[in-house]
Amino acid sequence: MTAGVVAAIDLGATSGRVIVGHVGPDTLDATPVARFANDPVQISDGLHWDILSLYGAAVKGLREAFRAAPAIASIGVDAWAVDYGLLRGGRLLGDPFHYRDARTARGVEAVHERMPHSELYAHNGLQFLPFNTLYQFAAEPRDVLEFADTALLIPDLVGYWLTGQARAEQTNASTTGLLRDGAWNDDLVSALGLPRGILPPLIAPGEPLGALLSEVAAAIGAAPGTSVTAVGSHDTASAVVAVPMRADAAAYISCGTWGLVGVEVDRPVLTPEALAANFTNEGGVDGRVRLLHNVMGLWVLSEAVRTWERQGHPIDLPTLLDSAEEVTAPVAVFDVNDPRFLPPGDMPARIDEWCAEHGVAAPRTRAEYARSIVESLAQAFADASREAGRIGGVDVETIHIVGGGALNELLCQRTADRSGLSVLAGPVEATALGNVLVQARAAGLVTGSLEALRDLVARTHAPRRYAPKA
Ligand code: LFR
Repeated sequence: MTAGVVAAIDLGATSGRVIVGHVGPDTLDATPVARFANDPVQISDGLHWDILSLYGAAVKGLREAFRAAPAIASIGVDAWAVDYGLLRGGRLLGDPFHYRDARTARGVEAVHERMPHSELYAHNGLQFLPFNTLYQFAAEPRDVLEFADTALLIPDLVGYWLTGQARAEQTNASTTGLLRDGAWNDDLVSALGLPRGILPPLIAPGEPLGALLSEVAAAIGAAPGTSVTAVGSHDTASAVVAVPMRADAAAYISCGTWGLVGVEVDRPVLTPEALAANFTNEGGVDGRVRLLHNVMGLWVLSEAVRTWERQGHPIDLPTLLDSAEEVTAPVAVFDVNDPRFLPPGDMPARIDEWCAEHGVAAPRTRAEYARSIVESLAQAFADASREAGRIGGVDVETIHIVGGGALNELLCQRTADRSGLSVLAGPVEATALGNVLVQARAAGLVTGSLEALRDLVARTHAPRRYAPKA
């Protein structure tokens, strides 16, 4: 077996990227060849994806990728979960909504009138998040939903434009709340009064989605017949593939905009404890289950930075984090999971509000705010890791942090300190690596179980260890 090359499209919260990955039995790298903004657009009816600009930029990025590596054997697409486009006759009916749009509140009310969360949980095992796709469907005007003939989650929509094949990839489909035991849950769909016909046939990670449409292949300089492969198209599912962990003794945190904190288990955990702790059972690659909880993540810090910049204070993040590290006075540890921190907006003001309501002294300087956010995230990460182990029956000895958060030394160290466990940080590019690995295995460039893939990650991307300090 020799190394081969595949390409990944990853649409993340701060940017979209096209990545070229070289993979072989002893080789694994993922190099971004194009990066473009992924800025949601607020218009009068709400917050939307700028999906056509993103698709255009991704196609341009693929052209770069094929110029750099003409032998690319396959393409895989991932993005964040839950959001979708509605189509009729192959035509997109409008710019997809972004999950941080406030309309979801309407959907939650409509769904819970028919079925409370505890009953939904028995069906789908999903934590309550107001933006789960089923709530978004319920927030759509009825006539729009009925006019549509297909709903495609964002990576599936991109895959459709690349290949003409309309499918729903399993890991991401699990975040709709409408899947049970790997199939669409017809009973639930009908109990919620949703149109079953808009849900396309499912596809598993590693299966071929289809060949590039000839006009797409020509536009990007790919050989005719180049295929698109289904990957863990939920970005978190791809990230978990590339956590260099021993799943029976570790928790993971996929840390970017969100901190997805959990363990990997073989089957869903639907116990009263899991329900009470609001843990989710999302579909993983190879039928594994991602038993995890969404912690608000670095979003709180980036929104705080954006707020200060809007107020005319340019911020250099590394300098801010250095000054946060030097703060010696105790700072407020607030509940990062409070729903007030979900929508875009003035995070420092919301932190002040939280502190006032809880009789805690609010931070005063920007360094103190940053330190307070990092300490609060580290505490939430430590708590959720412990909970994940307890609920999933995993004796957690180590916490792995992958994604952009692995670069945040203060956060990694404080998570180790607050949990009393070693933190292993990296790889930063876990999502891209997971996407690339699943394609590479489908193409026969590597073989084996997720354990074998993780072993390759560990050999090529040794994580950095943070020991807890007393
Ligand atoms: C992370 C992520 C989370 C999901 C949230 C919204 O990028 O995909 O896993 O809960 O975004 O889709």
